[in-house]
Amino acid sequence: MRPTFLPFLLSSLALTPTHAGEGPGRPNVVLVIADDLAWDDCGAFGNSQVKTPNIDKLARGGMRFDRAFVTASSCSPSRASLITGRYPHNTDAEELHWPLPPKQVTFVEKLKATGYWTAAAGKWHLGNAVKGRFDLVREANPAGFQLGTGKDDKARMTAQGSNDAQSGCDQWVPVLRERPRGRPFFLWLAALDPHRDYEGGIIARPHRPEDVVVPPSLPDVPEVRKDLALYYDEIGRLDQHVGEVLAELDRQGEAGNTLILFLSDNGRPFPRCKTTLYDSGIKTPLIARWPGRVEPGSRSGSLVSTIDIAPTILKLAGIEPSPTFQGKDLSPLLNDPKTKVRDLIFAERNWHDYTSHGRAARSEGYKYIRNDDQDKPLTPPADAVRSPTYVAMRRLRDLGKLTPSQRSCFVSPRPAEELYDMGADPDETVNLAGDPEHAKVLADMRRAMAEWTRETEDAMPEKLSPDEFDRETGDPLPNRVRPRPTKPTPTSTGSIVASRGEPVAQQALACWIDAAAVHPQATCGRCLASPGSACYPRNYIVRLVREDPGSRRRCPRDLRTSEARVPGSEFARVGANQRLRGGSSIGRAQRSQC
Ligand SMILES: [Ca+2]
Repeated sequence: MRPTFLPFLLSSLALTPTHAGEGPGRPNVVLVIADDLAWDDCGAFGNSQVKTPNIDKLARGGMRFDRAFVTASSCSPSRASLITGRYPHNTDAEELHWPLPPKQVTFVEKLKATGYWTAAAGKWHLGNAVKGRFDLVREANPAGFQLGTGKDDKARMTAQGSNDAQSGCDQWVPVLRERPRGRPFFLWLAALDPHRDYEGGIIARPHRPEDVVVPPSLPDVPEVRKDLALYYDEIGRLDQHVGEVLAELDRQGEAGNTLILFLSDNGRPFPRCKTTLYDSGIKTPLIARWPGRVEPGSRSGSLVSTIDIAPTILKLAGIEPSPTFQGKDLSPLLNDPKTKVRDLIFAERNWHDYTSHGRAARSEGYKYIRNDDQDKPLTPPADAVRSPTYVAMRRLRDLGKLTPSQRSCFVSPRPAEELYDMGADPDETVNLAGDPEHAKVLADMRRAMAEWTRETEDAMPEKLSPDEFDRETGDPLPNRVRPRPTKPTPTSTGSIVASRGEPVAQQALACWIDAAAVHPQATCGRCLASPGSACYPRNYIVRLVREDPGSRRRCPRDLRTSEARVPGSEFARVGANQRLRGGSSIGRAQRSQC
C-alpha cells in the first residue's frame, strides 16, 4: 500500500497550529467555483489543448479527484446544494433560479460564528435570503447568465462591463486584499466563466478551432469547433484569475495555511452535457491544495460529492457539522487518497429552462439513471439551444448525419431507465438496462435509488414545471416571467414512491395502497396519468397525491413507517410482503382513522 503523506495529518487536521499572529490556528479556505466548466476541459484533467497553466499548477501542488460529482448539473441548484451540504430537492431550490429559502443552514454562517471572515465575490445566483451569512458579498452583474423574457433579449445575455468584469472574477483579488488581518478567512470565489454567451478576443492568445477536442456527443464540424474554441477562451480567462489569487495568497504569506478547493458547478454548456445526468454533466474537476497537508501531485479515484464539501470544511476548521448536512467528511481522503468515503453518489435533474425530472446513482463502476420525463427530449439549456453548435446539429439532424449519441438531445420518448458500464463505456452510449447479464447490477442500483429516495424523502412534484423556451429555437415562451418566483408551496403534504416488484417492507417505504379506492386523485409518478388510464398502474413508480390544501401539515406519523395519511383522515396500510404488480391491483388497503 502506498505510504500516506504526513501521517500526523488525521489527528491534526482540525485546529492545527499556524504561523503566529494570524488567528486561532485554523486554516483559511478559498473555494473557487467555475461556471459550466466540464471536468475534462483543463490541462490538469487531461485536455492539453486548453491553456490552463494556473489550474494545472494548482493540481500539481495538491490532490486531483478523478471521481468527483455535483448533485445537479444546473447552476443555482448545484450551488445551493454545495453551500447547504444537502441534496437539491432538500434545499427547496432544486430548480434553476429558485432562491435558497432563509430556513436553510449553510456552512458559511457556521464559519462566521466562530470567527472566520467570510466573503463571496463573483457569481452569486442564490437569492437574497442567505446573503447575510457572509460578512461581504460582492456580486457580479448577473446579466451574463439570466436570459431575458422578450424575444429580442439576446443582447442582454452578455455580461456588461470590462473584459475582467465579464469573467465575474474581477473582485476576487480586491476582496482578498480587503480582508481583515488576524482572522482566518473563507472566500467563495465564483466565476461567470466559461458560461455562455461567447465572443472573440477576450484573451491574448485565443484557442484555434482546429486544436479543440470535440467530444463524441458533438459533431465534428466547423461551427462546433469555433464554438468550443470560444468556450476554451473563457476557460483561459478564468485560469488567469485563478493565477492572480494564487499569487496574492503568496504575497500575503497565506498560501501555506490556506486550503484551496477548485471545482465547477456543472458540465460544459453544450448538448448532452450541462443539465444531463451523464458524467459530461455531473462530473466536476475537483482539486484540493493545502501545502504541507495534502501531498502535491496526488490523485484520488474515490467517489466524492460536492455535498461532502460543507462537512469537510467545518471538520478542518474544528467545527461540528450541522445536523442538516447530508454529505460526508472527506478530510481522511486528504491524508490518504485511497480512503473510501462512499459507495455511491446521487444526482438530480430538475427543471432548467425546460421541463425536466430524473435521478441518477453512480458507483465507481456503473451509472443508473431514472428518467421521469420520457416524453421530452433531452434538450440542453436555452442558451445552448441558441448556440451555433445546436443550430448546426439541427441541420445535421435533418440530414440524418448525427450519431445516436449526438441525436439524443432531439429524441423522445426516451428510456425509463439507463444503465452504463462506466469502465467499458465512459461516454455512456450503450444502455445496459435491458441486458440480462446486467440484471443484478440493475436491481442493486434500483434498490439503492429506492433507499436514497426514502431517506431523503424525494418525490415527484405534483406538476412538472413547464417549458419556458422553445425547444428548437430557444426563444422565450409567453409563460416566462422574471424574476422567477420561489418554489410554490405544495398543496399536498407529501407523496410516496415505491418501486414495482419490491416488497414494500423491504424498502421501508410508506404504505402503498389500492390508490384508486382510497384516493381517486392518485397519479402515476412517471406520466401523471390517473388511475384507470392506460398507464396506471403498470409503471414502476406510483405517486399518491394528497389533496387536502387546507391542511398543509405533515401527517404526525412517520412516513417511513408503513402508514401514511390520505385525505378524509384516512390512511392505509399494506402488508409487509405485498408487492406492486404491473397490470394488477396494487393491493388490498385497510382503511383506518389516522
Ligand atoms: Ca453553471
